[in-house]
Amino acid sequence: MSRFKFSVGPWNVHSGADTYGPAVRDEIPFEEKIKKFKEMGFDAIQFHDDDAVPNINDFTEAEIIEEAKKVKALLDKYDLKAEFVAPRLWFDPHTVDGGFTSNYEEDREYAMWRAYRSIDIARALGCDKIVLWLAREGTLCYESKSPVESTKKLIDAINKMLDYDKTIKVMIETKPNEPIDRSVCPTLGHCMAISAATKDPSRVGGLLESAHAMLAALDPANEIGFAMAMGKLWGVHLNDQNGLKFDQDKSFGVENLRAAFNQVKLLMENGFGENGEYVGLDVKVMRTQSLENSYQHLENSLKIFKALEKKAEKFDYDYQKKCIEERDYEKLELYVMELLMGM
Ligand code: XUL
Ligand code: MN
Repeated sequence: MSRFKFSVGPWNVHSGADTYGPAVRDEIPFEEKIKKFKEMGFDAIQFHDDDAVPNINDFTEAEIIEEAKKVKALLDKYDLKAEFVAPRLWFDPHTVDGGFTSNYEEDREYAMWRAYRSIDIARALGCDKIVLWLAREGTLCYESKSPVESTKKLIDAINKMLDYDKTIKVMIETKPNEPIDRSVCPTLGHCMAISAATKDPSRVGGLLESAHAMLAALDPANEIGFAMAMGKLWGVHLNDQNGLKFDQDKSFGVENLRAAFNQVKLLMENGFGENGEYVGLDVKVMRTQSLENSYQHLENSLKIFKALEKKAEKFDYDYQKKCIEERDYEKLELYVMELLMGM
């Protein structure tokens, strides 16, 4: 039995389309997915605004709330919660140059419209967290945007969200690159600085995705630790990554078990979840999987996480202390490896 509650997004089970090829599996209906998620032991669902309200542009503001209420009824039916809502600011033609930091005023207004609608949807789904994955907030052509102005525009957009709803919390999901190559807010360090510059830092925190930290050549556990030291780690997207490549979203722990272990151990040591935070996964099913087996990556990630939780429970803190006193870190390192290898 895990001490944690787990969350997952509907996009984690998908048809297999990627940049290099079309869909290879049927799209599974939303209700079927969440029913299966519940059976697998998930407690909450992560949403983009248009996961909850597809074709969001076609609805009025009142209709969007009504549509979201239908989704809330579905969540209730399966005894699931909503963890957060994230405006999808990278898909619509209005967001080709980014959302909040676009060079075009009309597009920045559209991004704010999506942000406000995401807050309305979150409210209708019964949650108070908004995630900002700032996909296109940055540059491909360096001279096209000023990093100073972009940073200020981002802070301004967050301030407007904080004003729009006095109790909503904003979590920035940092990522250094992809789809752009220089992000305005690449790491949790940047996120904390942005938070401090907003009008209510107590309502602006971070979400760490393991793969995103690795793409910034950082250790995900260290990013987790940094944000926790600030009391601002409100979400995680656990997954794995084989080095500095494209964002792979592999199953948690399959590439670097020790790094995965240290993420789990830190979450446990620092009381993650005690204020209602979820252990979120953001893992992609491989294109080679059949439709019937397109949940296997989630099963694997949960299984590996829980196994690492057991390993962390067994961690011998007295032995660790002894090794530190003796300043024999080689011994400590071998101990960790033997623990992980079950020796
Ligand atoms: C992109 C990514 C997104 C966010 C949600 O790399 O991780 O799926 O988690 O918008
Ligand atoms: Mn993510």
